[in-house]
Amino acid sequence: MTTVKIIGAPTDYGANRRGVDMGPSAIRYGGLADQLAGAGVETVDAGDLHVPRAEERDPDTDAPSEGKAKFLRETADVCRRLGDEVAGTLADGRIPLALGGDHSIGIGSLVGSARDADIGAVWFDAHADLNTPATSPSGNVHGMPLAAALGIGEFADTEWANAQGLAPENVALVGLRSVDEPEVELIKDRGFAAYTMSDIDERGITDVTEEALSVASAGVDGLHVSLDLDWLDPNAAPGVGTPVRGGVTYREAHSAMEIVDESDALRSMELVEVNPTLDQHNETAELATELAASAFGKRVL
Ligand code: B3U
Ligand code: MN
Ligand code: MN
Repeated sequence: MTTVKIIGAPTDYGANRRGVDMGPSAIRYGGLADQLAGAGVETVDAGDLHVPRAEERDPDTDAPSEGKAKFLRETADVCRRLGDEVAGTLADGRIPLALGGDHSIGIGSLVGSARDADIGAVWFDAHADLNTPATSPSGNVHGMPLAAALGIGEFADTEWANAQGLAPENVALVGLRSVDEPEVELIKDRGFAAYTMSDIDERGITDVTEEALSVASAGVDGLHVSLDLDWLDPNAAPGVGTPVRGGVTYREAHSAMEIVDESDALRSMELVEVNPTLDQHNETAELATELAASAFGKRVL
């Protein structure tokens, strides 16, 4: 029987302070353990990592000389500890499921998942999360985790942020619709597998997800699936930090997660950017639990 270890990472450093630090609590309250039980998966809950309040900290400390990255020192501290938890969970034969928090925790998930194995990453997100401190329009690290893990720009040779066993050719981005100009250039220059909402409109979610998974899983030991809830249309997922119109529907999201399950490659996963202060009756957190259950094999029949 598969055992999933739930690891809460209640950060809000990577974004303008908005309430995604309440995500782990809302997702648990939204029925995560029950949903996963419905998928035939056993869960253990590691609780939440300790995350000092953003208000107690100075966002400008330790920023790189070029550009800006708010709360980078605090983000590094959380991601180091998350990476250790994720790697330890895998070493115990369990599958880590990290709960954000903002998407900067993706750095820790990737570093931990790629510590003792070669991995691929599928990034379900409206955004590319490929900014660096120099290119970021906001200085928010939640727009940088993929660049950090891949050692791009100022993140080159950054021990705490670089995911050892993750190569750029095994990264696939799915559902893009809000991408900054330097990210567009990076995607084109480096040939990332990137699928926009237009690709999904034209080809359908099944075809796109299958291709993304096959690119990401080619020649690796397993996959990290990063699910930013802003991947969905705000009609389906209103409670997210940065809603962007024109996302995938409820059905498309489930369909993609079912394909994740069918790939049999899932090694680690995260659910990020749930913002209970903008949600309606916790529906986005509940949706996150349902989608995780689909990714772990829950079916109607
Ligand atoms: N690309 C923008 C906006 C953004 C990225 N991720 C989210 N928003 N959630 C940035 O600030 O890097
Ligand atoms: Mn994201
Ligand atoms: Mn996003």
